[in-house]
This record gives sequence, C-alpha cells and structure tokens, in this order.
Amino acid sequence: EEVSTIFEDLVEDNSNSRIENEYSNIFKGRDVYVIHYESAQSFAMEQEFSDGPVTPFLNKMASEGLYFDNFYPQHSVGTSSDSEFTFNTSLLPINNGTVFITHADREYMSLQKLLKKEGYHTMSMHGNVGDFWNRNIMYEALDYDRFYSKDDYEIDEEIGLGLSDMSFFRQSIDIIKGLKEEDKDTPIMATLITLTNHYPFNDLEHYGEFNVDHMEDTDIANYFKSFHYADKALQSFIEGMDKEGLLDNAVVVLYGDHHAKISKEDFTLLYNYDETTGEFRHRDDPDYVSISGAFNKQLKRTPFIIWTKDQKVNEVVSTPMGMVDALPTLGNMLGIFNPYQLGKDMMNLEDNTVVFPDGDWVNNEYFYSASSSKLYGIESNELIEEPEAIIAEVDVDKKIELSNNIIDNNLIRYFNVLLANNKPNGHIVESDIDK
Ligand code: GP9
Repeated sequence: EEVSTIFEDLVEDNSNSRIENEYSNIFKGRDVYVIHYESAQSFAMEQEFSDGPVTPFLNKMASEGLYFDNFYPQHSVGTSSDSEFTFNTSLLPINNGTVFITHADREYMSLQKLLKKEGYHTMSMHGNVGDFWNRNIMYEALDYDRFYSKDDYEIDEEIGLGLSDMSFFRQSIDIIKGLKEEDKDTPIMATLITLTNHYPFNDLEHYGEFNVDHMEDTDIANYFKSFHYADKALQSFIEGMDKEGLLDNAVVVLYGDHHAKISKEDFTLLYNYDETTGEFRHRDDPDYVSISGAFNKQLKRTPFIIWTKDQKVNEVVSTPMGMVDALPTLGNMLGIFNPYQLGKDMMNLEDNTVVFPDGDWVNNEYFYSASSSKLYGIESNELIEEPEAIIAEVDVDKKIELSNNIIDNNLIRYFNVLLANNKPNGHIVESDIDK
C-alpha cells in the first residue's frame, strides 16, 4: 500500500509539473556530450589577473549557451560520484554514505536507460582506474553500454591525480570519432569526467604559466593556475571535436561537480583586495567582505551550461537550481521523461527551493543553514531574526526522506512493476518482481 501511495504521489506530481514549453524536444536525437568538470567553481569564472581571465573559454561557452549561473551540485560525502548519481537519476545523494559504493545494487531510472530507449549508445570516459568510486559496478546500475577507464587510454602525460585533461580529451576525441565512423547513425551519449583540476592543485610545474598577481603564493592561486590549465584543455576538446565535425548535431552539457575546498582565509584575501590601494582590507574597514552565511554558500556554486555550436539556446537562467533539476531540464529538451524524478524542469520555474542532503536549503530570497539553524537573506546576507515561520514553510525532510526511501528500499524496482502493469492501486506481490 505504502509503495503504491508513494508511486502515485510521485508520478502524479511529475506528470502535473510536466509542461510543454519552447524547449521541448529541441535537442531530440542529437549526440549528447556531458563534461563532468572536476572542481569547477563559478566564482573563479569572475576572476581576472594581469595574465587575463582564469577561465576564458568556459566564460565563452557560458556566453554562447544556456548558462544556469545559480547552480548547486547538491553533493554529499560522495563528492564526484554523488554529482554523477544525481545528474543521471534526479535523486538526492544519501547523506550517511555514498550511493555509488553502498547502493550500487539498487534499480534506478537513469539518463542512460531513457536514452537507450531512444536508440542511443551510452558511455562514460575517465582517465582514472575503473573501480574508483566503484564506477565499474555502479555503471551497470545506471546501464551505461561502455566505460572507457584508465586501461583504455595511453597514460602518456600525467598531471595531478593522473592522466592529463589535454591527453584525456585528445584520446577521447579519437575514440568518439572512431565510433562515429563505424556507425554514423547511432546517436551517442558520452560522459567525459576530467581529473587534472583536483585538490590540492599543487602540480604547478605542469599547469603552465598563469600569473595571479597579488594572490600569488596562496592555495587559491594554485587553484586558479590549475583551473586555467583545465580551461585550455576544455578549449582543446571543443575545438578538436568541432574540427572533426562531431559538434554539428550535438549538445554539450557541462557541470562543475563540486567545490574545491578553498579556505575562508583565502576567500577573505580574494574578496578584500582593494584595487585602488593595492592593499587587503582589514575587518574594521567599512567595505570589508565577510565570508559567511549566504555568501559562503553561494561561493560553493558551480557552473551548469547547455551549449550547442549553433547557439540554439542562448540565455542566462538565475533561478536557484540543484543537480536534481538537471535531468528534468535536459530531458525535456531531449524528448525523454523520468517519471520518478525529484527535480523540476528549470525552464518552467521563476523560483525554486534547492534542498541539500544535509538539510540546508536555498531559494531566491533565503539561505537556511541546517547546522546552525540560521536563516540569511540572499541579497543582504543578514541574519533573519525570528525565522521560524519562514523555515516551517519549507518541508526539507519530505524530499530528503523520499529520496533516501527510494534508494534504501529499492522502490524503483516496485515502481517499474506498477508502471508496467498499470497497478497504481494494486498490491505488488513478490511474483510481480523479476527475480
Ligand atoms: C576520481 C575523480 C575525482 O576518479 O572523479 O573524484 P573526487 O575526489 O573529486 O570525488
């Protein structure tokens, strides 16, 4: 009974929120290249030094595509793997472990499954060992057709954690080109997971020169140098794919997978440097910027960009968005629909409450910190006195508990039976479930 009720509520809510809009099916049948962009944080896209912007090419893609500039990856302790999980399923990560490791034996409705029904070949590509984050096993649950991991690449250049992004992208283009030459008619969905721009960003002799002036010799400076390298690698991928004609009928999706563990001390230096005096402001300066509250949360935002060579959609969406909203938004554009998604199609929303696995939430007006039980104004970053009534309006636990329930109790296995046998009010019996 309980499963049927959960199923009915979820599927009905999703069906009701499924609104045809000008973006419906606009990318149907196109190749889909998803760039899982390691540690790419949005704040870095706004930084410029004497050697130029930190991320000039990423900024160009953001200006040419559909740029969600108020995006949160919603990861928990599973960091990169949590981002992959939520992007591909529109479920929240669990907050007491890592789905990729502890719940890879569950059934999921994934982007891969939905696209395979449309005839796509789906694959993931990553220069690290295949069992990192238990990807080898979890990818079977997501139902990827193929996983190109470290053993599929020539490790001809190592920077940071392993295969350099430049070499990874160069070799990945060759693989994709080969597949297209073998079968130009089968659409491809490929996830390309980068690696170089990874904590602690200390492989300085290999990133290339990039002067960050007054920020030199800080950890955040090393991050900027690493990210600047990753930006060049991204440019080599897009330009290399275009040179091979692989972007003419494609959509590129790029997301920053999580924040980069930059210290508050370094953020304080960065945001309190006074260009006019060449000095760093002190705490008693009236223009001093405090790294706290809503601003501290916003610094953890990462980019989410949907880009096409023909710039078919070119706008900035500033509605608060979580990774859980990615599949509903992209799926509508690809002509696919996940009946069990917990997220929303962003193109139908003016406001949105992004709920995090730890109980934090953010919307257009407020940021709520679960750990401190404090509420902040998004614009003012001021503490809201007497926040109880506002906090009570957001049922955080409902979304977190629903997501955890679906994952922990493998409910999609049952949902699929209800969906297949159209048994919304019926009881599921064990024989209904494929062994
Ligand atoms: C590991 C890479 C980085 O293969 O995806 O993972 P992270 O440490 O960022 O979770």
